[in-house]
Amino acid sequence: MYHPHADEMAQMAMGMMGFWVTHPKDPSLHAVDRDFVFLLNAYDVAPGSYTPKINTMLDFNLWTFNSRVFPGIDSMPVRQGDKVRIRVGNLTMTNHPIHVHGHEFFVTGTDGGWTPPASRWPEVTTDIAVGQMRAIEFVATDLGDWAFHCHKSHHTMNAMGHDVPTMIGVDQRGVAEKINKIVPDYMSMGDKGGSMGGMEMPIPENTLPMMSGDGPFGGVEMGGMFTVLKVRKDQKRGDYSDPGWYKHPAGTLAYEWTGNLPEPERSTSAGGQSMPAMNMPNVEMTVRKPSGHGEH
Ligand SMILES: [Cu+2]
Repeated sequence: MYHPHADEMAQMAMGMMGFWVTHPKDPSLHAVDRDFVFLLNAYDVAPGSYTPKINTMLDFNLWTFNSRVFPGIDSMPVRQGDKVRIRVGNLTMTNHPIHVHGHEFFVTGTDGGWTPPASRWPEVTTDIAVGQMRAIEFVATDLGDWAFHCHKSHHTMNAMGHDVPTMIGVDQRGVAEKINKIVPDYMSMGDKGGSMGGMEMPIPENTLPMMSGDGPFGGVEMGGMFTVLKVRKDQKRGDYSDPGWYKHPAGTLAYEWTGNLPEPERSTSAGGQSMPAMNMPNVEMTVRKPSGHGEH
């Protein structure tokens, strides 16, 4: 039977300027090994500007955890086997589906108090609505670096131009050169889609690149509401310092195959191959339809 306790009910309240956590008098109540807490915020700061546009209602361009964007957000280091609680409060004017990789969690706390255990279901994403807070809990079972981020993809990016036309499929040959005569820094938008993370563009002072961060395999190409849950075997109790990127055990990483591929076998028999060769001789197929009166 679940008995909410007055202390616990008042445990979580999100203030205008910060996040208030009142711990229960009995520390064994709802005990966890790691307890993280942060607020979601959003800003509209025009590229190059030093002043946020404080009258913006919806079209924000910087999405932050505790007013910081990736890679400027601390990682969340935990020890393998730790019971982890993450409390998130949303001070922005839109919802944030917060998502974690590699683990399933339960929503254990809301603004109304602790959720009764029988009401919980496993999740990997939970939407945090405007003005809401949620506490999620899970056991850090899997070693590695796990992305923890808002699932609205533009919330994992920084300032970008929204008012640009889609140039997919448009032949822009020669356009950039002509415009460069007038606007020296002009770059044509990609006509094939794909990633822009590898592009180094000159940006105005006091502006963040749209996506950045260096990972162990190259650019992470993230910004905004993104951080990394780092599960380590030897992270000491109470140690919240960054252990660096995960060192994968030998033999557990994919690598590029550079050897010779064997000649594909050419089959002339019907069936036996899901992708038959193009120049197959005419094949007669016998198809038997189910009659509906089969033996079941
Ligand atoms: Cu979001």
